[in-house]
Amino acid sequence: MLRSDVSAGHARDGAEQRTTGSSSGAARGRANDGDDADDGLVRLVTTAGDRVEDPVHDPWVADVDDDALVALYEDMVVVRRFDVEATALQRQGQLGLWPPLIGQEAAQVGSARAMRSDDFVFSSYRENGVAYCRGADPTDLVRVWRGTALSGWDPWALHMATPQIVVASQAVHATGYALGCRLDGSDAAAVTYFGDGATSKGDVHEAMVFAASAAAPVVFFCQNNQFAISEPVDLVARRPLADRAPGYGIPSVRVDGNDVLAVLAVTRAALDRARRGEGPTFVEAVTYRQGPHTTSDDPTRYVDTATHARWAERDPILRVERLLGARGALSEERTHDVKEKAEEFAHRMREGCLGLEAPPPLSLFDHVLVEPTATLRRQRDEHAAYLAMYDDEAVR
Ligand SMILES: Cc1ncc(C[n+]2csc(CCOP(=O)(O)OP(=O)(O)O)c2C)c(N)n1
Ligand SMILES: [Mg+2]
Repeated sequence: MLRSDVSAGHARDGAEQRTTGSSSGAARGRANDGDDADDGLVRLVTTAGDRVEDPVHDPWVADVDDDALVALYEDMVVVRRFDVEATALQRQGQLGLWPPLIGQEAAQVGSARAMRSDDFVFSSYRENGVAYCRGADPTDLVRVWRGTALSGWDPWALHMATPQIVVASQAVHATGYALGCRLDGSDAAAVTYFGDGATSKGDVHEAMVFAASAAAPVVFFCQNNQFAISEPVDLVARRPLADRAPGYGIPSVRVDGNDVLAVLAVTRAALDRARRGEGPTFVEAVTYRQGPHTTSDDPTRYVDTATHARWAERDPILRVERLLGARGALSEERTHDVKEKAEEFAHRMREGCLGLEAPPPLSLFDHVLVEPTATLRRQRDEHAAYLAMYDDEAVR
């Protein structure tokens, strides 16, 4: 039984993209526990690194030759490397907080590389891999977490809004932006990233109602990383998360989120559908958060070690290494270059982070409102008086 009777769009060859695969009515929300078994996910590369044929999705990645696959591999290695560096910076007291993405590199890189530069991203706090692919500088990724800026980058430069901490609200922003694209006569699309937990929030559902009604060119990209902080997905989802979209008339697809090629394929298909005026698609990328929710979290208190080990085997980078290795497509020299690029990016992130200067405390009030209100002026004066109590020039 298909999850949706709504077509998920048309592949380039005119074949219909598979909807969300089969699922028994009794299926629980937990996607799978880390096995490749017949889990109904779109998958082009298995855990063992074998390329499997899929006549529906293969056309979407027909141009991805070995070099292009190595480029995706490089992206994932760089992303993991800087993610580890940022985590270390937090542990060393240089960042206030960091939300690691380790384990989710394929979901982020595969989807980000499917976009055009004039598409627009509305993400949560965890999509630093997406920001990297959109061209963020290493320092851009850390300045907010160091508390020295209100925004890490210029959203128009990256075509990516600043990360949203308020869970799920970015889905509404993306839908509004997508409607704007349509009204402007542009074929650009919006992509919004959110987690499994966010699909329980009203904003995602309100956004889906609007997007479906107006055929807004938006892709709802859900990274099901199995947890909302410590809450496992099967606690809130009695059926797969992708099943939530067809009820609004939005086709959905469940993809192996640790398979960069499959993620690239389904996101390309979804974006193409949006550009053709056929409206939104919901992608559930089934992946696994290998690290803590944030650096403030201790997952050893709630993560089952056996499950963790099974997912480690399904690591997104490992499987591309296996595939490229079997094809003889990853030379020692290229491996060295990839590592060097990753090290260099991480190094620049550290240098950039340590070089960030704290802004004067009163500048906090500068960009709140275009015309400050009396209340804001009073609060600023009060804060100035408070700071004046300290002798230390550096505080002021
Ligand atoms: C509106 C709102 N409610 C609660 C929180 C606290 N909070 C931060 S992250 C999070 C869990 C989100 O889980 P999920 O959507 O699965 O995304 P993930 O962190 O796994 O990427 C919660 C509840 C918040 N930031 N915003
Ligand atoms: Mg989650």
